[in-house]
Amino acid sequence: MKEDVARVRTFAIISHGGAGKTSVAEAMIFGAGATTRLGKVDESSSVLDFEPEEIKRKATISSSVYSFTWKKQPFTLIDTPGDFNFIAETKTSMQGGDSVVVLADAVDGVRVQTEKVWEFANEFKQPKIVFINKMDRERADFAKTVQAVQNVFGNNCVPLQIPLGAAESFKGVVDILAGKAYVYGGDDSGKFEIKDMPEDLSSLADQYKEAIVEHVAETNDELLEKYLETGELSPEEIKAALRDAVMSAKLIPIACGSGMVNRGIQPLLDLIAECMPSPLDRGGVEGRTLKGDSQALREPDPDAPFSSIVIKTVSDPYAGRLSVLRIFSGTLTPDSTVFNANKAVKERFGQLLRIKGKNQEPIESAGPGDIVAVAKLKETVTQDTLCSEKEPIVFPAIEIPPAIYSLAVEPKSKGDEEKIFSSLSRLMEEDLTLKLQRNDETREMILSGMGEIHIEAVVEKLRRKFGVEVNLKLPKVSYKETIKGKARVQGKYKKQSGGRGQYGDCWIEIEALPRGEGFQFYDKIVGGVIPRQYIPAVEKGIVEALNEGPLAGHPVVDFKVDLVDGSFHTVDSSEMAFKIAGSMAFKKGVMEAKPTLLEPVMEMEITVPDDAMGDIIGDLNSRRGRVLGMETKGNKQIVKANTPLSEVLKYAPDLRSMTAGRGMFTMKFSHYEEVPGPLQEKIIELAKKDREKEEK
Ligand SMILES: Nc1nc2c(ncn2[C@@H]2O[C@H](COP(=O)(O)OP(=O)(O)OP(=O)(O)O)[C@@H](O)[C@H]2O)c(=O)[nH]1
Ligand SMILES: [Mg+2]
Repeated sequence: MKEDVARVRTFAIISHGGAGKTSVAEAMIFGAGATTRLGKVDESSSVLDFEPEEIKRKATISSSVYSFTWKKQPFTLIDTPGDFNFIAETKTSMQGGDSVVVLADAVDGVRVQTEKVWEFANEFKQPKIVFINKMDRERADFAKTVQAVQNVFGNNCVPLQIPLGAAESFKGVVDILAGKAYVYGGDDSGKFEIKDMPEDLSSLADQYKEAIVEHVAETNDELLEKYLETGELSPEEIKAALRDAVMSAKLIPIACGSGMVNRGIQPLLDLIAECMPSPLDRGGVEGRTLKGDSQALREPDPDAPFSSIVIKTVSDPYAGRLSVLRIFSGTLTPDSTVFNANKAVKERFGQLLRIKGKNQEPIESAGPGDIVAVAKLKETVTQDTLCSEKEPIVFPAIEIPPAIYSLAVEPKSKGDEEKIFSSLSRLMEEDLTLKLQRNDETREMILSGMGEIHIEAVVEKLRRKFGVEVNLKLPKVSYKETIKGKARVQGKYKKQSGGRGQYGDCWIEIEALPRGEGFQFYDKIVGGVIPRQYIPAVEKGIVEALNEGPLAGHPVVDFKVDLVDGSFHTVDSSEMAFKIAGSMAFKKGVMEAKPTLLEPVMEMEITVPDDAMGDIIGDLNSRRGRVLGMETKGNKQIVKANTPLSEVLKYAPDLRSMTAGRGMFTMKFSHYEEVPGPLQEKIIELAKKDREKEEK
């Protein structure tokens, strides 16, 4: 029923890494009585960070969902990773919520990654609550953190709570509007007593209250008028308008507490119940119809046609694939068929599962706002829309950040290539930023992702889930060879001792072409000095030889060949002989026409804070980069530059450490350029050594 949907709260917990999202989430589900003990990240007892890769790092890698009941209201939380390496996981799973709880750290404040995920919440139009966590930590400072939050996110972030004490003496929180204090005992049981607000906090409380009233008054003209006239609003008026204020982001409440010692969590849950949107408040979700490609809306009504989006996929070699979906409209029941509107296929499933961290339990139905899992869908992947076949809709997919860090993978044991490929393909089902490509030139398998931790975690999963072990190394660069001059050379292949001989003889003129022109061949033979039927053989000989250039074994590009002269033998000449002659002429010609090496140059776009500009430019210079332009965007600078690929193979981790995580970049292949002389010699020398090794 629609009234039931009004009680649903589905929200993501977001922030930079380590602010305590998982700990707060654990305290929420424990506080709601869903778990019998308080799960702790540090003691590997979290039911949300349960994958071995997460336990090892004491950090979230994969978003977890937990459905529970808070004061008879259905709550579902999504615990997201805070680390940049898993940003796509965070973003896709955030799409499953209607609102967010943003954590700030009472000691460390707000870090860059929190700003990033805050932007995601804006993109999804999700109302927010800020929770200042770790109030129990040494040097915890509420006022300073509020200031930091307001500096970054604006003055509409206003405390609705004040902590009772800080660090060791942190005892609980004061609800400013109610004038009540939640006073906790000395343990992490979450037990508290409600008392009157201590006298000494009343002036601070008044101060904050005024800020609350000011912001709340802005939600409607009537209220604003009354406030401006009388200078105050009644508690009922404030309460009634608070919800609207939060929903419209006129006011972003700041609450506080500690996930680890479990204080301030129940008031936070109450605040979510009071101020955060239900799917009804969020309203209809927009998508497009399959026919005619027009806009369509799905209202959060259990009786509307079913629609949902897949926010997560878990691949398991034994259990198969588990798809996690957020339902926007309609009702889903077990043993059903749904329509994958992106792939235009029907998908069947058996059980309908409610997710409780690492566990799932079968349920009989689910509706708007619910996040559920179904197993063994055949073609469905993350971001697909599953809906009713009769009334299909496709919800827009979100933008996934491009992979920016690549490594070459090779099997530890020979012959495992196929297995690596298939296992990685499975992992790519659950991870949208992971890419696998084969580079035909360097003959390497290239695994790309967001950074070192991302790729490392993938490799660990590969071993754990599929039993495949791999080595990782920096990828080889695909150099190319070309010429800068021209030459006229002869290629002559002659073998005329005993039996039938071989005879092919050609003269070619080889000449440089502009970049990107590839290879061109012109037949300029006159007077039949080479018979017609052998001319294509000369070209073929060159085409086969140009994949392994004479300089360092790289493909030769951007040159033309005129076949100008030659001779033949009536008996000994053959196609094969002219092919060999062609390749001989080609190799000789390249070496005589000022051969040189080309390297791939990347087009980069780097976004950095103002104060890091100098360092970034200096660093680009040392990488042989060429800055093409700079642009100011807010307090950030966008630098566009061309840089040789060989210099930026590790740019992702390097930029992070240069900017303390505040820099971002994208890059794509731009063009080939000549490698400077001294570097060429090194590359040629290395190639020579490699070849000698291979020949041994
Ligand atoms: N003192 C104190 N420590 C906390 C609190 N909450 C979390 N921590 C500690 O901070 C560390 C990180 O906590 P997590 O809950 O894993 O943080 P997270 O935000 O989920 O981190 P990621 O998943 O990596 O983004 C752990 O060592 C926690 O024990 C808190 O309220 N007080
Ligand atoms: Mg976590």
